[in-house]
Amino acid sequence: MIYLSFEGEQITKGATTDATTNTSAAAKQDATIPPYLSARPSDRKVIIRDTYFRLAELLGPYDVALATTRPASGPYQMIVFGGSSELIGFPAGIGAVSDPDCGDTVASDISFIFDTIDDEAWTTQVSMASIGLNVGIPSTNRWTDCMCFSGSECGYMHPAINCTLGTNVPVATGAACVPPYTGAIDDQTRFEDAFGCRQ
Ligand SMILES: [Ca+2]
Repeated sequence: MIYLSFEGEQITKGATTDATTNTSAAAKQDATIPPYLSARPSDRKVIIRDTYFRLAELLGPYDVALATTRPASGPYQMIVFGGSSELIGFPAGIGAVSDPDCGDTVASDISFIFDTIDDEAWTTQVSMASIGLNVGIPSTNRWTDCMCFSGSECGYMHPAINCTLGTNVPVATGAACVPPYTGAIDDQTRFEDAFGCRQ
């Protein structure tokens, strides 16, 4: 289950991450995250809706559900949209924060995507990469790829197109969780391994 949280969350800094209690090991301080794009009331609902449907399409083959309200029980990934990197104690100007969960040891991960990631295509790409990082998939360096997360090559998606779950995509320089998949990865295989296929 993946919980897309667009309406604000109260986050507590903690030693280990647990989305069910809003506790984040990545956060450097407690934080009140406001609703996503709260300064853009005229178009935030369109961006949220389109992001949701794009993610549903990309994740359609896999046995994982999306929710925009908190699931009754864990485990679930929570992607928190809104605010800025400074709120959780990071330098200004960072678009997103996710702890790469190598070996997928954290059951209920938390990722942050801030207001600077602000159009459907880009938000979808960063969401997909966050979801992958939360199950230990390394980030990649191809700008059209859904696992492109950090670095200057990412973030240039045309608003009209989605990122793709590519094959034989080079992993990003310095990416975490690379072995035993050194060099390049097949995103679809990795998502299948992590979530299984929808029957
Ligand atoms: Ca995880």
